Amino acid sequence: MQTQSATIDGVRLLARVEEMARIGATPAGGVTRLTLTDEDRRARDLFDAWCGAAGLTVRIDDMGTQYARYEGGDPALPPVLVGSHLDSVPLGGRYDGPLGVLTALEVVTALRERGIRPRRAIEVVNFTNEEGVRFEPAMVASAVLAGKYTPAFVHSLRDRAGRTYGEELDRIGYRGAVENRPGAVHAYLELHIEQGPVLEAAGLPIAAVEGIVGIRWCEIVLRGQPQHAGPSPMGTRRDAMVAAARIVVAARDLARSYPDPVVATVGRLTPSPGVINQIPAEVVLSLDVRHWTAEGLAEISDRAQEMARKIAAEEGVEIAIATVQDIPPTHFDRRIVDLFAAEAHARGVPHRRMVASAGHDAAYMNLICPTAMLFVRTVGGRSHCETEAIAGEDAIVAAEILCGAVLRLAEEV
Ligand code: HGY
Ligand code: MN
Ligand code: MN
Repeated sequence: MQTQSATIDGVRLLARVEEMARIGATPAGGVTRLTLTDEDRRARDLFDAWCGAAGLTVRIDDMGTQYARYEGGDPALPPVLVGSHLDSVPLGGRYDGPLGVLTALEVVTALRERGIRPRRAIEVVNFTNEEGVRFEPAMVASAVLAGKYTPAFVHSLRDRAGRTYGEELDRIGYRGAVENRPGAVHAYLELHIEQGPVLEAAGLPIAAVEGIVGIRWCEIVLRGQPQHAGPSPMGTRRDAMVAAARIVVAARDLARSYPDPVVATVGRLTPSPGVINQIPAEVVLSLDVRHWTAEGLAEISDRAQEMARKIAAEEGVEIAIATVQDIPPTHFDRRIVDLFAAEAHARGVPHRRMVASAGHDAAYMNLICPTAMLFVRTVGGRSHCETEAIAGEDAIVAAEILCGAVLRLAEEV
């Protein structure tokens, strides 16, 4: 594998990705590093140490986001931000997030080692709570920068154990100051694994990402009649679990009636009390729907909710539906998408353009400044699982392309 190249130290980059993956490592080769847990704190501390060793100045904002700054020739000019996230889903992969943060760090470290100081500062960013699984919704730290949520709302988010985002920020020592948020930003770039099968099927290592699908999360609460599993004749039951099960399948069937990449997923389903010999009193389930147009997203979301209400009525159970997250489709800055494609072309790297089907902080950064993403092929085409994989040479090629794009933007007047 070619590991050294014009600027990127591939050995260092890949070694750091592996070292980061040891924090929260799971038996089958994945990671569990939920946001604001002790594992997240250790990852943040390691990232901070690497940034310090590279001579970067690290600051933390009121959401806990870390910004590692490489000063530019003209400190008054708005910086270029490059980053991603270090938190993971439970039993997740080792590249989703950290590949972007550590590649951005590698780019800046390589530039500094070669004495290249661009006109504009470059800031490497680790956004807090990109995944949104411990504290729903997702991408809240970048969303606060975009004015979507207030700091108070985010600090008040509670996990399943009742702990708040704010309490956990304090507990791990990563509550920073609001004045440490970025001011004006020249551009935001994010390198990320594709997390799906598209690049692998096309035999391509890289994609310039043109946008992100719209994403809606809602929570459905079903309340039936709790009863003994034995002496309750089937005809008398109002079973919230049966209604939930029907909704799961109906959501799958609805999404199947649309073309890819439209999807619908029930990832969380919690009965209560949830014991073997009791028809549950309540079942709470999540519904995640995604579509690449605003109209399509509204349509599939409305149809899914209508279907859920119909099933609840048929099963004689009450239903309540609350929206948890509603992110419209994202269209990235054409100039930066073209820049990624041009940098790939200049290096003779085969690539394509595509739309992302996973959410990213770039969706909110796109509301603040010119933004785009660069995708790296996912070997096996799967993510949010312990078998998530990439090819080292793809990561290094992507790092070179990111370096070229960052440098070009950071030299702009
Ligand atoms: O939900 C998503 O797509 C992202 O992984 N947070
Ligand atoms: Mn991610
Ligand atoms: Mn993810």
